[in-house]
Formats: sequence, structure tokens, C-alpha cells
Amino acid sequence: MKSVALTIAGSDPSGGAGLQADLKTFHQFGVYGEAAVTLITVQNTQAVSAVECLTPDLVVRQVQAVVSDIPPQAAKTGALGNAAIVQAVADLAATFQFPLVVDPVMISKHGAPLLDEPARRALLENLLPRAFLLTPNLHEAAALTASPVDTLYQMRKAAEKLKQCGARAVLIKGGHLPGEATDVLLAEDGAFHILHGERFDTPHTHGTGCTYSAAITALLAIGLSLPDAVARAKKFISEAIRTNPALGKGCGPVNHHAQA
Ligand code: PXL
Repeated sequence: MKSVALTIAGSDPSGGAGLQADLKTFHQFGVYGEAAVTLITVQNTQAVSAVECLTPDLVVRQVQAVVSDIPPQAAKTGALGNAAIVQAVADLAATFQFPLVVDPVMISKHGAPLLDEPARRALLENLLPRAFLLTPNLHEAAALTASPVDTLYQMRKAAEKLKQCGARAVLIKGGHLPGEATDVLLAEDGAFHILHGERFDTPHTHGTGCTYSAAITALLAIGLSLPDAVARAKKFISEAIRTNPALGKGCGPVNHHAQA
């Protein structure tokens, strides 16, 4: 049977991030993609000029419509915008029969807020306990734990803290570390996995987080174990950055056609 994955995320009309990146990534892994929209951004590779959230009811009805008809084997969340949407998605997630990857998107590459402060609290308190995997970058991990996360040691500590908050597993992404792009996975069983990644000196990394978490979601939908899914997704995202198509006048997208 065809594997199916669902994203609950914001729209990026430039196609580099958000639900567009998620769908392209699902497709690249041979997985059928579904997408429920949470918010609409107006942006290109140079700037975000508007962010408009949908009503929570409209988000919920999109998810219910597709899950009841074409149930996915895995789902992910991206930008959720405000506390009402976070709460609605958390309530929905309580009914999911499949793993949910929560990418706690907070700000866009250009600094536009995609999750306000009450929403961050709602995410921590209500959505995190429903997450099979939480995938913060260093800034998001620091915001969620209210402590600095700048070193591998602090990444391990933050992962433990976020697991204690209810996430079954935590992947802290070190794309913003100086030197190597090393990620730390704290798996369900409490084991740490360190994922090494080469750093590429390029401005074209727009949508990296979305694409990485979408690749993990696709591989979970196919049936890989979490450590295997993360390891393979890490190789994919490194290759996607290395082979970026250098599109646009600003921070361009990664290569969603990279070897899956
Ligand atoms: O990469 C984070 C992200 C997620 N979702 C949407 C975005 C962005 C970054 O720009 O626009 C819709």
C-alpha cells in the first residue's frame, strides 16, 4: 500500500519552506503527501511581508477531512501561528493513531514571527506531550527551555528537559553551531545519537528545517525506526543544502530533488 504523510503547516508561496517544502519532500521519498494549511505568508527569498492565520476551526476541519478519508502513517506540524491553532492541533493530536513530528517553527529566516508568545506556551504545555518527535533548532530549543543552547553539552541537557516536558523523543538541530552541523537525537529509550553533518558556506538554506522534518516524517510513514529515519533524513538535508539551486535574489531554497 502507498505510504501517506500529512503536514499541518503554513504556506510559503516561494515554495522553499512551509507546506510546499513538506509536500515536495514527501514526494521525493515516494510518499503521498497531504497538507492542511494553518497560515498564509506573503514572502519571497528576500522578505516576509505578511502572515495571516486561518481560524482554528478551519484548520481542524481540514485535518479531520483528510485523516478520516486517507489516513496517514505519520504527520508533522510546521508554523502554527497562534495559541488557538496550537491548542486545536494538540486536541486533534490526542486522537491520532500515527506518530506526530512537531517542528516548533517560531520565526522565519527573515525574522517574521510565525508563533507568538502565548502560542509558544501552549506548544510547550499542550502539544509537546503529543509529540512523537520534537525538532527544535538551537534558537527554538533555547526559547522552549528558557536557557542558552549553544554547545553540544547544552543540546543534550535541553533534549533531556524537553523529553521531561512530554515529547517522546527530541532532535536538536545544530545547523547554527560554529563548525560542524552536529545534531543531537534523544530517542524514546533515552539513548543519545550524535549526527555529524558537514557545514556548507551558502546563503541558500531557506526551508532547511521544514525539509529535514518532512524527510523524517516521510521515512516514519514508510516504516523506518526513528534513529534510522533521522540518520537518513540528515544525509538528505545535507545533500539538499550542498546541491541548492541558487534561486532568487535573497536566501534561496534547498534542493528538494536531492538524492532521497
Ligand atoms: O522554515 C520555517 C518556516 C515554516 N513555515 C513557513 C515559513 C517558514 C520560513 O520562512 O515561511 C510558512
